[in-house]
Amino acid sequence: MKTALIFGITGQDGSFLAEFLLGKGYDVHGVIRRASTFNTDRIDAVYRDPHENRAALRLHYGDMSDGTGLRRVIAQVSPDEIYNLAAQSHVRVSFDQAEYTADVVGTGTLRALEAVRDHMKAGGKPVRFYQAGSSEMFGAAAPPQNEATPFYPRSPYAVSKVAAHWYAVNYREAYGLFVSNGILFNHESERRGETFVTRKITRALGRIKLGMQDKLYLGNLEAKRDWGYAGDYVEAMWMMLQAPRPGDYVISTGESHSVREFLDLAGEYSGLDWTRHVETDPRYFRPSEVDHLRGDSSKALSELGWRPKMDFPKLVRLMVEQDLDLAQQERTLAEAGHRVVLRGSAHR
Ligand code: NAP
Ligand code: G4F
Repeated sequence: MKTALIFGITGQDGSFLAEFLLGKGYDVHGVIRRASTFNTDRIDAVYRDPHENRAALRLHYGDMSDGTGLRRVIAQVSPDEIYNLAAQSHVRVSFDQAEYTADVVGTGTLRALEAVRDHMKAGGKPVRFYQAGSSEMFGAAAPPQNEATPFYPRSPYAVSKVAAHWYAVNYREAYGLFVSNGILFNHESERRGETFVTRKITRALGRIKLGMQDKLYLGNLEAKRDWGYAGDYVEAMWMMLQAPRPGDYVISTGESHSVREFLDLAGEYSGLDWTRHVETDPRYFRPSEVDHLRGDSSKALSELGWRPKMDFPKLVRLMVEQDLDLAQQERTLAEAGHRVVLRGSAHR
C-alpha cells in the first residue's frame, strides 16, 4: 500500500485527489492550516475520527511558510508521493498580497523540495513529487499553449508559479529527484471556491432564480479560458507520478470559452436572462489581464494516456444544478427563520 501526502488537501483539488487516492487504496495524509474556524468542509465526507477507526486519511497541521514544520511532517509520514497543491491561488488577490503569494507559492515550493532532498539524503525512502503549475504561467503567450510555449506571466501569482516550476525542474536536474510539473488549465466543479468566476456565476444564478438575490457584479467578460472538470484533472496528477520518468505536462481540454459564453450557457440552464442581473464592477478587473488560454495536451495523451472526460456544457450544467440545490437549501433555512448570509453577491 502506498502513502501519499497532500499539501493543500482542504482545497478544491485536494479534496478530489484525496478521494481518488483513497479509492486506489492509498494511505492519505493531508496538511491543513490552523484556522479559528473549521476549514475541512470539502474533506469532511471522507474523514474518519482516528480514535474510532484505523483511518486511511490523516491530517497534520502545517503551512508552506514554515519549512521546519514541513520537514517534520515529511519525516513522520514518510510518503511515497507528495502532491504540492497548496497556494494562495487567487490571481486578483495576488496583486493585493504579492509578497505573501510569492512566499507561499514560490518559496513554499522551494521549502518543500529542500525538505524532500534532505529527507532522501538522510536515508528516507524515495519520494515522487507533484508540483501544481498553472496555465497562468503562459499569460500573454498566444494560444494554443503547450510544454514548448515560453512563459509570460501577468500577475504576482503567475510569476510565483513560474518560480516554483523552475525550482522543480532544477531539483530534478541537480539532485535527480522525481519531480513532475503539471501545467493545469482552469478546472472547476461544484466544490470550486466561490470567488472564482465560474462558481461566482453559478452560485449567484441559483440565488437569483429563487429570488434571494438580484444583482451579480463581475469584471472582464471577454477573457477566454480553457475550462475542464477538477475530477478529471486530479487523475492526471496521479498519472504523472506513475510514469516511468518525471516530466512536465499540460493538462487541458483544448477548447476555450469567454466568461460571457459561460454566462450564456449558465443562464440558459437556469432559465434566466443574465443580462438583466449582471453589472460591471471595475474592482474585479486586473491590473494586467490574461486574455486567452487554450491548451494543447497532446503530450499528456501520448505519454500518459490522459484525456478529459467532461465537456464544457456538462460542466456548466453540473455546476448550475448543484448550486440551484444549494440555493434551495438556503431558502428553506431562511424560511425557517435562520440567518443566511449571501456571500459573494457584491463584495468578491
Ligand atoms: P484552492 O481551492 O484555492 O486550494 C488551495 C489550498 O492551499 C487550500 O487547501 C488552502 O488551505 C491551501 N493553502 C493556502 N495557503 C496555504 C499555506 N500558506 N500553507 C499551506 N496551505 C495553504 O486551489 P485549487 O483550485 O484546489 O488548486 C490547487 C492548486 O493547483 C493550487 O496550487 C493552484 O494554484 C493550482 N492550480 C489550480 C487551477 C484551477 O483551475 N483550480 C489551475 C492551475 C493550477 P485553506 O483551505 O486553509 O485555505
Ligand atoms: O475564475 P478566475 O478568477 O480564474 P483565473 O484568474 O483564470 O485563475 C484560476 O485559474 C488558473 C489556471 O489558469 C489557476 F492557476 C488559478 O489558481 C485560478 O484557479 O478568473 C477567470 C477570468 C479572468 O479573466 C477574470 O478577469 O474571469 C474574469 N472575471 C470576470 N469577472 C472574474 C470576474 N474573475 C473573478 N474571480 N471574479 C469576477 O468577478
